[in-house]
Amino acid sequence: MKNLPPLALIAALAVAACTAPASTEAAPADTASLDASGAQPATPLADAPFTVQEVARFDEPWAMTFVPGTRAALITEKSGKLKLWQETGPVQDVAGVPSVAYGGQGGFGDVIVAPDFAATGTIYLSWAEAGSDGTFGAVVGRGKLVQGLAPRVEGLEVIWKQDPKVPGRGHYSHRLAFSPDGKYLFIGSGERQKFDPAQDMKANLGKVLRLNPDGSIPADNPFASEGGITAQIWSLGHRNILGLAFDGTGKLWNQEMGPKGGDEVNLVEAKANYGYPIVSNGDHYDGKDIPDHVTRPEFAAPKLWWNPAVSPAGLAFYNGDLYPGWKNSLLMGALSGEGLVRMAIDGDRLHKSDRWDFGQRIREVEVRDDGSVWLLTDGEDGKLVKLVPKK
Ligand SMILES: [Ca+2]
Ligand SMILES: [Ca+2]
Repeated sequence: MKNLPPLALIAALAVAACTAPASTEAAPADTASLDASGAQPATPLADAPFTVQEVARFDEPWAMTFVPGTRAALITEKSGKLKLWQETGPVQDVAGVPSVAYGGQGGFGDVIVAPDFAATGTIYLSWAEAGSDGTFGAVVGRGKLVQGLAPRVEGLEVIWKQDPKVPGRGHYSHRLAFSPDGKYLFIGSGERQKFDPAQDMKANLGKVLRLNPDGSIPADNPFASEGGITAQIWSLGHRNILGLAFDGTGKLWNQEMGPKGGDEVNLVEAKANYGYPIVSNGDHYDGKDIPDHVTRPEFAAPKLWWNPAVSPAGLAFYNGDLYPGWKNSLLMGALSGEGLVRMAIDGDRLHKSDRWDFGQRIREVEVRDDGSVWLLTDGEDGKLVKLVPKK
């Protein structure tokens, strides 16, 4: 190419750019300043490549997952119900679910299916439970989903608990994800609005934990040799994790709510310390400064951050073809940001590619096996909506 005259070179580069496959598509140059700042303006929904179709309503829906091999989805309601939504049938209550400590930010949490769901019917649930003396903590359990006229969970067993239980009903996180190889359960565990536990290696608060599917501790965990609670820890220094998702190359991403500003998306790596509450690109709600990430390079910095806050909720990896240019993206709901954020994955980097203004708090993002994206809006009259591609 170096012997080509300049005009021919430009033409050749232009042709190369136009024919590059979508999966290796470089981020638009105009996201660079957004990526390096807290900003990301929202675009009106009218300009999005989809329309929003309401499908059903739920009472404070919190999380959902599609049931493999069906057109149905499991949806948790924060006050303690598990619902089975069916595309061509009624919404059913699922029996056999635990009683939950409903209040504040707590109640029913996440629901996911086990990697061996087709053979075993195993699902995983998280919820808040009360301890003694006015304390609370999240727990994770697994059981078998039995479908039919009276769907139920059988044999529910608790396999993990937040330790210690503490007073207050905030920052449970209790988000769940299985590694793509199906071998490990990852749990996002919030710092329960107590700050310092995120750096305390004797607590599993403010951490991402890595467990075997039965709740036992993998021998190759980064702190396995230290035993006890510490052995569960995969990464530390997290605040309130409300989304965990693996991408197509097996990388684990999380989002977490910052304090006043400083919402983060992180690439979650073994042994890494994400710095909370020592550093944050946000600050305390009372205005007290928290030094920004740049002041302490020994802590893993977020790949992207938002200031003012968008209040992330839900995180999903998208690799489908239904919406142009979305392949190899992360999709994140926003509560106070009232919308949907799309981030293009570029190796170890992310780009702020889209943000649509829904005018409604988005609690959960999910992708069905046909490539369609579904959202739950937040609140007592929460909606299940489908994003229908524009023709
Ligand atoms: Ca989900
Ligand atoms: Ca700060």
